[in-house]
This record gives sequence, C-alpha cells and structure tokens, in this order.
Amino acid sequence: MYKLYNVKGWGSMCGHFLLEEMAVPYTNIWMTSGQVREPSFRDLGPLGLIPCLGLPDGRTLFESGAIVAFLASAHPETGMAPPPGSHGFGEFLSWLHFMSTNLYVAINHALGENPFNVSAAENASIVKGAALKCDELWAILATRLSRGGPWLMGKDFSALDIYMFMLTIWARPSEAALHEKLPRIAQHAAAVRARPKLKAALDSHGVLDIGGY
Ligand SMILES: N[C@@H](CCC(=O)N[C@@H](CS)C(=O)NCC(=O)O)C(=O)O
Repeated sequence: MYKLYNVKGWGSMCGHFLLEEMAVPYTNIWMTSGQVREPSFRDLGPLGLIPCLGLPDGRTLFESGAIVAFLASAHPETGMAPPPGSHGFGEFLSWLHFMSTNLYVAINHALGENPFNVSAAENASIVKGAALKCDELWAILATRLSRGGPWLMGKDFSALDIYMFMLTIWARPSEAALHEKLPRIAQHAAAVRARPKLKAALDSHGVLDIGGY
C-alpha cells in the first residue's frame, strides 16, 4: 500500500486529493512541521519537503509533480491522465511541470519563505517580484481554461486539475482575490471543490471552503 507523508494544508494535498479521487488504497502518515524538519525526514526526500510518497516496495518518491505523474500513470484505469506514452500524456506532463517548477516555486517565494536566506529587505523584493510572477502564471492558466476548458486537459478531468486547485489555495494576497481577478480560475476551483470524492480530504486540510488555508 502507498504511504502518503501528509501535512495539513501543505503540498501533500495534491497527492491526497488524487488518491481519494482515484480510490486507490493508501495510508496517510499525518506529520507536524516539526517532524518534517527533523534531519531524519531527509532520508525520505533529500530536501526534507512534503510531499513524499512511500511505495509498497520500500522506495520513496518526492517532488509533487513526480508523485502526481507517477500515480496517474500507475493507475491508468482511473483516467486521471491521458494514456502514458500518448501525445496527450506529453501535453499533460508539460502543464504539470509548468505548474510544479514555475508556479509552485513562485508561490513559495511569494509566501515569504526566504529560501535564499537573504536579509528582510532583500526578501521583501523577492516576495514582491514573486507575486508579480504568480499573476503572470495564473493568467496563462486562465487563458488555457478559457480557450479549451472546462478542465486543463479540455473535456477530461485529470490530475492536473487537482494540482492546479491545490495551488489556488495558497494564492496571495488571498484565494478570494485570485478568484475575483480571474473568474475562470474561480469557476474551475468551485468545480473541483464540488467533486464528491474530495469532500472528506478537503475537510481534513481545512480547505472545504475558500480561505481555509
Ligand atoms: N518542489 C517541491 C516543493 C515542496 C515544498 O515546498 N513543500 C513545502 C510545503 S508546501 C515544505 O515541505 N516545506 C518544508 C518546511 O516548511 O519545513 C515539490 O513540488 O514537492
């Protein structure tokens, strides 16, 4: 069985929501921020970050994009991605990486995490620049939805929609402000929130309603 290393409101939400949507058996290992920051957690993921996913054979996966791509392709019958190896799957991977390597990173910087350990004044500039970057990236996603929605892969709901939804939860200055600025993103988030299989997991992260993060 899979083991999801999970922290309330953190990046494990995408794996958690995806596992629920796929109805694949897994065990939730709920952790505190203190446990994640213990040096021993780096035995699972080299940077000591959430999410990590333990596999039945004892390996551990890290990086949210890799975990989502792995789960969707390991369980193709759940329809959470186009068939692995297809052109559609290539497009799916492009958008997943777009979000995990650009938007997730910009969001972390906009949240003020100060990953480069710079002075408060320098970090304030990074936060400001990252917020502008987030605006640019959100607009690209909104355009994709308005050109070919309702989902990021068109008519088919996929793991991409769960991933993007997770990112909306962390939007700054607020989730509501992002929704107001980009109604297409708001519509998409409402549709993900309404999926019956996600209710309990959303509730466990306190994000059943807008603004829970
Ligand atoms: N690139 C990583 C980023 C993961 C990340 O930033 N995780 C944050 C939580 S959302 C974390 O674990 N932070 C550790 C800490 O705050 O100690 C991924 O996509 O999985």
